[in-house]
Amino acid sequence: MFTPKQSIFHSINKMANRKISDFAGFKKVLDGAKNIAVLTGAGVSAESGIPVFRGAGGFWRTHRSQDLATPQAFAANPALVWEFYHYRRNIAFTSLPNNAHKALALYEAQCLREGRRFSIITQNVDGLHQRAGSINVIELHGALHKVKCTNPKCRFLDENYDNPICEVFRNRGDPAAEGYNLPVIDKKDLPKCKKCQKLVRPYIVWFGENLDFKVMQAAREVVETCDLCLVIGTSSVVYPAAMFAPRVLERGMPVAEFNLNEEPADEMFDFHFPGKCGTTLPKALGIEL
Ligand code: BJW
Ligand code: ZN
Repeated sequence: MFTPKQSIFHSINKMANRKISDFAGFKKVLDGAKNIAVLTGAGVSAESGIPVFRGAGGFWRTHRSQDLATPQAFAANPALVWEFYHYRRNIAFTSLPNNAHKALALYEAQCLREGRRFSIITQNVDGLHQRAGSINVIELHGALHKVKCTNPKCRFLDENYDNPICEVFRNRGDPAAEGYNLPVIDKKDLPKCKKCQKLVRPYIVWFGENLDFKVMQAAREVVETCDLCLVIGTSSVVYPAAMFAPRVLERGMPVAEFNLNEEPADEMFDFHFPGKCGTTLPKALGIEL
């Protein structure tokens, strides 16, 4: 920890020394790291064709995606929220990992061979890191291929890759379909629990819901022990993930960001690589694809 005076000098120094697109400088830090933490967000899957949450791509019909990702939205209109998730599942299940996912998976394999630790903490729910071959992946916000029973006496957690998840969604989910007068979906036709036949919900952490305790513990352990952190394709506005990189900086460890944005999300980040991470990340990690 720094004293306030040291901290001001430390901050000024870091801002002055921040490296934009410094691939050679980053490589030196990367090569010396023994315990690498990677935090990913929607931007890492954007080049696979999966829409991001904020900005122009963040809408489904007239709804902001983040407004449908709430327990209140599900309670008010489970059919609408399920149709949105059917659309999201369909995209995720039919998309392929891109060069950013592949580079991370190959770099993890290299770390394992060299006895170095490599962990991905992802806010994404699309499963693309694992499909690219990544092994050590912490899914902070759940997964699209999982469903959880809403019956408080059951709460059965199941894996489900059916597409559509139930017949009522066949040929539904078109993001442009608002105003097409689609038939209303009856609640009895929504996905049901295998065990108790009550309504299931997507196994997703929605706004205002707590993250799974064990998942959060695992993420904290990575954040508290890493000696380098990569922040890839996230707007860094959603908590608790938004506090991970600042915490790494507080511990005096370097942070490198990869984002389309020209400016870093935090001016204290040590390295910033603007552009598509499918291009910048393989180059920064020295992975040939
Ligand atoms: C590229 C690129 C390319 C594009 N290459 N880059 C006030 C203060 C502090 C906290 C709160 C508050 N009020 C409420 C809260 C808590 C709330 C929160 O953080 N809200 C903020 C918005 C303020 N958090 C929660 O509720 C969490 N629970 C919690 O904290 O419990 C305790 C608590 C409860 C209540 C109050 C206080 C405490 C739960 C959060 C759950 C988030 N869930 C979602 C939806 C579920 C997933 C799903 O359906 O798919 O998760 S929201 C959505 O945002 C999704 C994402 O995982 C998450 C993060 O978004 P992400 O990944 O950063 O995507 P984008 O779109 O924002 O950014 C994409 C980035 O990529 C951009 O920067 C692009 O530039 C970049 N990019 N293409 C590189 N090719
Ligand atoms: Zn059940």
